[in-house]
Amino acid sequence: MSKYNNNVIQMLYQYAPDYVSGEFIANQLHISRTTVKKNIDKLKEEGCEIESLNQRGHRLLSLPDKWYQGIVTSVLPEDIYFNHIEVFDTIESTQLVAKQKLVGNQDHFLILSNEQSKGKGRFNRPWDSAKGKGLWMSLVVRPHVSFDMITKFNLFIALGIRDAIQQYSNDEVSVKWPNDIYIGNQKVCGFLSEMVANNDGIEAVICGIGINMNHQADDFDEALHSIATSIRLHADEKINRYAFLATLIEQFDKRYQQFMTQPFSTIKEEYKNATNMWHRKLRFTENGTQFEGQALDIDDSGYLIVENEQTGELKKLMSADIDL
Ligand code: BTX
Repeated sequence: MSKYNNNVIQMLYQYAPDYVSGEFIANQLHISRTTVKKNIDKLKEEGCEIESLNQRGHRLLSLPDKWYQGIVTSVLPEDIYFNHIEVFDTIESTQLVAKQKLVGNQDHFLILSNEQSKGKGRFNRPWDSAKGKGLWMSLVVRPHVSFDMITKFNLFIALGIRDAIQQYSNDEVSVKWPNDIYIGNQKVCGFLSEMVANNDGIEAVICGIGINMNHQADDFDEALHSIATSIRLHADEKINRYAFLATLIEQFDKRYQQFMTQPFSTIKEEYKNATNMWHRKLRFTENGTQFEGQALDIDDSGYLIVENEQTGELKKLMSADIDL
């Protein structure tokens, strides 16, 4: 991508639906009008619908299904504490790239990719990350707390993601403890929090979030047809990816600040109400063993309290796979 491509699209986005003259863009960016023209042609090639009129200039009518770093930067709240945001077209996994980039600095940052060739879930399971359809991102934050706080981090962040998706979905969005967000009986989002820790505690949390934003049912691999859904399938219109990202970051930030200052007990009831696992038979898989039973409660540390249907035994789970 040209060096100025992001700045040009950022300006067109900022002024849309008004026209911006080539001369104005050139002056603002300290480049020639020929360079502006070349960048606009390139953006059009990439699928940006831009109307160009001799007397008036250029105006942005619509964007393709991709992230532009310049627009991402301009839609996020100004007071956001990220040091930087990086957008990729195709990478193996935003988690991998985030892990490489957190070494040797104390930055908070966001990695976004239009596509992941090897998106991963928990236990290295594959995460389907089709181009142009979803939000595949990793956020690196530096909470400087003890490493056992990672469970609590997940609980707060789950509510933030749920609340963001709920703002766009006509149907109820719920949390499936510990790592999934559902609409009805289908997964709309999976997230995972990995950490880098030393003797003093957590150095960084890499929170990977995958959200099916604009998939139609046919866009999912066959194996996912009955399991997965997207926000689009529960909304009246296509999701504006930039508006949604801004909402998500705002909700993430709200819950991150809460996580840093409050115990889980303050949001426990809210979490329980947002969770879709109560009063139903569930299958749990923990360290390779399976049992059936019910989830009864969640304790103040965020452990799930479950009852084994066969033995009547009560168990506290820190993490498990749960089939609804
Ligand atoms: P998980 O292990 O709980 O979920 C993975 C399982 O979910 C898969 O085995 C499959 O059954 C199902 N699945 C795969 N892809 C999708 C999808 N697009 N929609 C619904 N279900 C699906 C949850 O892991 C955590 C996933 C995190 C993904 C993000 S994307 C950005 C970041 N980068 C990266 O590589 N991973 C994270």
